[in-house]
Amino acid sequence: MVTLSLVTAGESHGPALVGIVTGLPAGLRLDRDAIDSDLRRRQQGYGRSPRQKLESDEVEVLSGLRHGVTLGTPLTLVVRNRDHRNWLWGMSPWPPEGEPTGKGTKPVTLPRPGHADLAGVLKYGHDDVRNALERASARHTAVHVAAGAVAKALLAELGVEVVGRPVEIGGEATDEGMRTATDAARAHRDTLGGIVEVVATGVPPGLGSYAEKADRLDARLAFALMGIQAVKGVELGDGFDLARRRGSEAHDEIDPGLSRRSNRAGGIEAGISNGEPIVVRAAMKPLPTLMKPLDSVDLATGEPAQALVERSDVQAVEAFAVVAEAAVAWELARAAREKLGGDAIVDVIAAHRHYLGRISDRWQPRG
Ligand code: EPS
Repeated sequence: MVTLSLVTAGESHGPALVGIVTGLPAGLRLDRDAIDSDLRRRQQGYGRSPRQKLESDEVEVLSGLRHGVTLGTPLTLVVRNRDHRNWLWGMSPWPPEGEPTGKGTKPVTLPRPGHADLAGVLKYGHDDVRNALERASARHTAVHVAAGAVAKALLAELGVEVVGRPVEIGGEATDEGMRTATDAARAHRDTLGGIVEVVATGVPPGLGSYAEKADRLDARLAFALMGIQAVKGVELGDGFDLARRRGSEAHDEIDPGLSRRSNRAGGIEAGISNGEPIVVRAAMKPLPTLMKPLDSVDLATGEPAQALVERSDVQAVEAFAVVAEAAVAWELARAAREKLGGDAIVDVIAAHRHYLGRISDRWQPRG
């Protein structure tokens, strides 16, 4: 079966983040500005850390693209970490030469509750918490956003659009409330989480399947979103609230023309897209690096201590909305690839047109 796959690599303060995308059709035109614009969107947001003043993310491509058009071969995406210049000794891939200089020269032994620090050193047998936190860092999401931008280019050929936005930050749902909550958390040297919503329009009925658990589109979207750093909850459509309603108030009745009166299911029934907009929400916990640190234990001595204090975001919910958008786009593009097949983008477009033609006596594209 034709499918898309993504393998990523890279540490937060190492030389670069890398993503290798396989399964793209040949002939898909990519726009460098569109990818870089998503990378910039991910860096913005009211609660972001000073780290973002050091980074100006842009994509480099090492393979799979010629003159802006995919070759149908593995596409290698690279996002450099500009901050690496401050960590040349500390994050040197090879044994560093010369006297220790810059950042990352001393082992970190103060695990932060809520970060990868403690579980990571126990699992992998590290003495320096840095060896765990570097890969676990949400810096890694940059290359996922680059891959998501590629997925969006593919989906655009099929008339599918995916948009993510924050809907709550620190429990506040208005722009002003979100800013005030962020200011207050910053003043208290604390952090916040929030909720984002991603909506995909133009998705035809029939992506995903009930045949196997792993084929279900809702399960795949939940996996894609839960795999993002700091996510603790995912819901589709009316999600958890559906559990509190009667059946008569929980489903989407069908009118002639097969339109729906509501979209409580969030565009997915039995693991298959039903032609309505796909609506998914994800909840991010407050960031675990606090300027007013939580209680912890020094791993070097076993004595009570305060967790590591580093520069950090107060909240990164706006960035998370861009990352969630990329994750949903990636998963929808993968499902579309599986449904439509094709080695060249013209084959994909023709298969899509043929499929919409086959169901056209019953279902018409919305809007
Ligand atoms: C992160 C910690 C901070 C964030 C980082 C995610 O990095 P640093 O330790 O370098 O200040 O800034 O996010 C990014 C760098 C980014 O580009 O999103 C963490 O521990 O997850």
